[in-house]
Amino acid sequence: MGRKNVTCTFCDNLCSLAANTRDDCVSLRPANPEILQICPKAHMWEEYQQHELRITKPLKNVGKRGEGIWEEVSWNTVLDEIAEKLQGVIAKWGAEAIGISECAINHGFGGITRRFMNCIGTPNYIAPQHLCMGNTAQVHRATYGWYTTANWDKADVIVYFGQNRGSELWPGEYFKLKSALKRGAALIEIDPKTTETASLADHHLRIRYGTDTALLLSWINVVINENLYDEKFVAENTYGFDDLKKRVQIYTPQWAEKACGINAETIRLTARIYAGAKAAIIPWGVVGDMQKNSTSMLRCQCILRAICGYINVSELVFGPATGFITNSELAGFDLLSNEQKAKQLGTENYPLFTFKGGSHYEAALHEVGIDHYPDILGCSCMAHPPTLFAAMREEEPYAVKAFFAVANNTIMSYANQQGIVDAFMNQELVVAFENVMSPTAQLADYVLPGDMWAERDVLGPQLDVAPVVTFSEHIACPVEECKDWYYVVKGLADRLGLSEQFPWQDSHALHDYRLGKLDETWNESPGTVIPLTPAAFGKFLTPTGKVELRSTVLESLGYDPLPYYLEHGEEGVDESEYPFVIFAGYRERPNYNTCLRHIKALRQRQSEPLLFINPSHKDEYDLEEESWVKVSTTLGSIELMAHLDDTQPPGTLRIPHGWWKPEQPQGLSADLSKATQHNDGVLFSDADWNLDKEQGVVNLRGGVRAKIEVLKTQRT
Ligand SMILES: Nc1nc2c(c(=O)[nH]1)N[C@H]1C(S)=C(S)[C@@H](COP(=O)(O)OP(=O)(O)OC[C@H]3O[C@@H](n4cnc5c(=O)[nH]c(N)nc54)[C@H](O)[C@@H]3O)O[C@H]1N2
Ligand SMILES: Nc1nc2c(c(=O)[nH]1)N[C@H]1C(S)=C(S)[C@@H](COP(=O)(O)OP(=O)(O)OC[C@H]3O[C@@H](n4cnc5c(=O)[nH]c(N)nc54)[C@H](O)[C@@H]3O)O[C@H]1N2
Ligand code: SF4
Ligand SMILES: [Mo]
Repeated sequence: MGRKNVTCTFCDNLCSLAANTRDDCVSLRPANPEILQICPKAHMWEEYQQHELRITKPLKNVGKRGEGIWEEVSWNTVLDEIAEKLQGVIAKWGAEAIGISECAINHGFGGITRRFMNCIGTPNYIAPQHLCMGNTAQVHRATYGWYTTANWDKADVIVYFGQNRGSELWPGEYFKLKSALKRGAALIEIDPKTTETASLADHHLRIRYGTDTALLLSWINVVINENLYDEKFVAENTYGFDDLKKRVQIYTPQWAEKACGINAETIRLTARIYAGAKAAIIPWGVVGDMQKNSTSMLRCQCILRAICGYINVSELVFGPATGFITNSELAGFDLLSNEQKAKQLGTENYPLFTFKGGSHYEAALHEVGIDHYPDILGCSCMAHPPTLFAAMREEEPYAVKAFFAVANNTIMSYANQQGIVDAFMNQELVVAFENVMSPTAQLADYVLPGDMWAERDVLGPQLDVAPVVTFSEHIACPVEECKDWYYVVKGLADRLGLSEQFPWQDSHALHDYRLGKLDETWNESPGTVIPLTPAAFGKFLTPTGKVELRSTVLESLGYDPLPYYLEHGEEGVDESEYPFVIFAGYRERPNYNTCLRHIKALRQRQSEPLLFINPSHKDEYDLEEESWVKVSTTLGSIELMAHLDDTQPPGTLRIPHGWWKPEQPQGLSADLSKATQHNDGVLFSDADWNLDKEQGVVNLRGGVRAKIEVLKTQRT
């Protein structure tokens, strides 16, 4: 019998699990005693590993793109051919013509893809963190110089913006929430819908979709005008308070009541509860990352934490970690020339995420001895996804002609899905590194069989946000020819003459190199978490060295340095023709984003994509439970199964994210296994009107209009 520690990455809760093996049988339980039970998804790992839809050999498409006539090839052949095609693209179009979308937490090798890209000379990296935590990270950085982490142990007031947590929906935080509530903490939940979490709240504010910034601005108004703020912290540690005070005067609770639909008295009451707490927290939530007012919304949250005196009390700002080769250090951003950095797509229109935005922190970092570029969440220096897809499609401002989808279902996990499909069709090379034949992989020229979490040894975390090193050990061997991502990168690097920058023969040698600074090796350390020293705990690595209530970074990039409110709404749309407001989300327990729908026991629990609609619309549309409904926006249409739900506000629709049917035929002519028939990305535009002004993040949360039509039969 043996015991190993393994991290499940079937979702981004990244649960640490204890695996016990007896007679070849592995049992899993949570390693952390605070997590009372493991969610059922992790137990499905063997079915996932052995599934008939698992990709187990390198595949080459010998038909047209999207036709999926697959031929098995050897690893040597596939790496030779890809390397040769990359050289061709670089020679003809320049290295910047290579784009990559990656979710490193899914494959376990943070930093290594950036290193590869930096060495070949392309800045055009994107990650789905653009819609999840990444933009929060940029705004936190602009305000505090680094990311804040909520300290749950002390929290006496918790403010949630649309988070819905459960034992299968981010259980790590769910169990923290439950124990905080048990010891008497108050929960303020802001959600238009009555969710499971909202029903636990002391104050549930049923806000109008997409209007959170109005509420937050008026909270700041109340906190300042009623002198509820921490005068000492503000005087000693912040920059721009007087300007902020002037700005928020127009955002009175009466004004906000009209904008967000919450009455002025409730706004005042909840502002006082938040400001009057000993240790309030506003934990990260994805709602702020997917709004048209995203930057202002997140700025307001950052400002509230600071002026109410919670920074480094219940909201911790660690700064970058030292004493270990972090993902950012491994990435080697100095290997990419300034000339190539300047070509990063998005630098002109949405620079906060890009190298240009990041350059503002160099002096402050230098002062604390950090001379490399710290990339907080694997996306602090990335290209703007809609601008990259446009360059792939339209070859403007220059052509991008080769694209890698690395453990990311790219066509489904951004907006304007058809636009991304068109972008793929205009490529000279498309490579997918995958576990299954995802809709994205169906459009690839080469599909590379990746290993899964149970099969690899992983040094984590993949994102440089917390000052720790973690270890996850394999509990099974990779099936057939599945390989880890480092094997692919190393194989390509050797073929492209970059062996010097990738001297580590395999992933263990790479782990040992990274652990060297800690005097540890992979073989001696597994099974533990090693805490790291934060380089700048208590310091603010902003240009002014203060918490910037007025952002000098936003200002120097040409934006409003203070938060403001912008009404959502689709320009030029006839609201009588498109009477509903839609949002994407309300995550489903038995699946994760676009994943796991091929696992039988999970799929049985949620077999179809559900449209939540208030029963008050029943008669008008001749609608019944389980009717198939066509939902259309000005961009596209999808088909969903109706679920009449009286907690879904009238006039609004919930659109699920990530639906395709892995069991269905593949390829473009078969709707990419129904991805083009069901996924939310078909409905949401990535044109400027639907983007946050500062960071260019797509609004998936309120404001986009839709119409519905009940279908007699579902299209097959
Ligand atoms: N339209 C739209 N886009 C969204 C969102 C939305 O709500 N709507 N949500 C956003 C959010 S919150 C997030 S977190 C991101 C998520 O973005 P991602 O985490 O990239 O999730 P997916 O796009 O589902 O793609 C994951 C892919 O990786 C594959 N995969 C999983 N594990 C492994 C592995 O171990 N190895 C390899 N090689 N492949 C693996 C899966 O088969 C799957 O195809 O998407 C964002 N994008
Ligand atoms: N089982 C499972 N667990 C998951 C995931 C999964 O796919 N499956 N996904 C994981 C990922 S990547 C993420 S990011 C998280 C996301 O998880 P959550 O943060 O909980 O987000 P959602 O479930 O998408 O949406 C939750 C609520 O947001 C509300 N909402 C929508 N628009 C607005 C708005 O404009 N303002 C406010 N205040 N509320 C709004 C909706 O009514 C909905 O009830 O879940 C994670 N956990
Ligand atoms: S919540 Fe479930 S699927 Fe997500 S990491 Fe934890 S065990 Fe895995
Ligand atoms: Mo997410």
